Amino acid sequence: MACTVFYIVAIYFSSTCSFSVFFLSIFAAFAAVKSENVFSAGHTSTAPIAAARDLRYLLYDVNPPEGFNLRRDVYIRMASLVKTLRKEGGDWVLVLPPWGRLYHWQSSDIDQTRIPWGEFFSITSLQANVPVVEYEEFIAENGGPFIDQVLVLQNYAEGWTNGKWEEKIDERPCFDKLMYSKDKQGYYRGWFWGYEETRARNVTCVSAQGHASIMAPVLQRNYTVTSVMLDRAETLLHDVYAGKDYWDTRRSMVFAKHLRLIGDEFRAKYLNSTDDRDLTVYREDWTRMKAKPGSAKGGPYLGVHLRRKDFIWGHREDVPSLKGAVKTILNLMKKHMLEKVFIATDADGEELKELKAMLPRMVRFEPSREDLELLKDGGVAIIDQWICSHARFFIGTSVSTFSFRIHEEREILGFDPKTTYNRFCGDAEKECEQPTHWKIVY
Ligand code: GFB
Repeated sequence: MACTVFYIVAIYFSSTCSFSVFFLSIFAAFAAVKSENVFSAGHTSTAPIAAARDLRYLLYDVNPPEGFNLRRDVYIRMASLVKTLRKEGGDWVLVLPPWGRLYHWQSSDIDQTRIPWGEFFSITSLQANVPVVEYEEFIAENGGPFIDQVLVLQNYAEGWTNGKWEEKIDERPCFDKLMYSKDKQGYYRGWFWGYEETRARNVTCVSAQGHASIMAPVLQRNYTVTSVMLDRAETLLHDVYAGKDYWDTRRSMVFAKHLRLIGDEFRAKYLNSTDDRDLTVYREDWTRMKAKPGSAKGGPYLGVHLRRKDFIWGHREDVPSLKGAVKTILNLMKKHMLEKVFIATDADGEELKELKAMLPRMVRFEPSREDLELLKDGGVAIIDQWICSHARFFIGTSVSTFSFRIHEEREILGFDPKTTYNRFCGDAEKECEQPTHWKIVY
């Protein structure tokens, strides 16, 4: 970690020395990480794993076009599967699939592959829920970049039988083009999160229809090798959506400390928002964080997540025009007597210009080029989410998983659901159903 801090400082001093607003924040954040190494970015807790016995490793990957926040949801399903496997006596560890090659992470010239989870999430916090290791730790413990068995999950070619949904799982021929090919030595090569040297000993397709734990007996009995990777893991459903196990895992997905610190500093500086005043004090240990519903007040600003790009290209009727969105924003600011609005959005340059012209007072988190290199698109997305999560009132975009994750964060912080589960309506949308309240379960 000391090296990382030195490296970051070196980057800044060798850069053009544009003293960006966030220089101090990031530096302070990393300095804090250095002095308190427990909930740190990049910190991986190897100790319990190092004393390994007959460990078995569950790896997974998700359909390439899926975005960051659906992937966070698939993590919850996989964590649940590992818990089931461990309850049944297997010493299973979940291997965290490195982040990268995400369709939405388009900031050019920045290498956004092979990103360890520790850059975005607190590994110590994840560990308090289920045993996890970063992929590179897996390689080291496993004695090389080899995965014994890849199971490519797919639906059933014939769909539901007799028009009836039932849980089932069977080895079947692959019906989509296989994304793995054999090399000269007979190993399977594939994407493997950008780790070209990784190879699999065996690849099989499995048709699966059911909840994540449907895999447990198959992994215990049919594939008894050390490491198994589930590709297209999103095929499996949540064991129990929004139950205690779901929320335990969700609560353990604590953002990396340096990202939270940058978000907090931004709130204090531009939005007059601090945890003490806003009653949003966060406990480092998520297992002790139990805010009373309605206890959080939030900072004196409106938080907005306005999803654009692929959400408008499809001309969806539940997404507003910019003009429609601004009208709603101004109404909400008036209604809740808020003078500031923070906007998180993936709008392109043209749309941003338009938005700024209509809403000159809006506040955005806009990192400098140097900061972006450090934070990456994923880090910026998290900071946007963190700031929206602390607003007195939040409004998001229909069916965006980016907005859903903000709902959950606010539920954890103890906001009144009325201030959270709100979404924009399309300009001509007739029935604008608002998001469902998924109550936190401890
Ligand atoms: O997170 P995500 O899966 O949410 O994908 P949806 C959207 C991505 O776009 C985020 C960027 O991970 C960010 O990289 N993005 C969107 C943003 N909004 C913001 C924002 O306010 N701030 C920042 N910094 N970045 C799903 C996709 O998107 O939509 C699926 O995952 C598919 O692949 C579907 O495209 C239609 O649920 O909104």
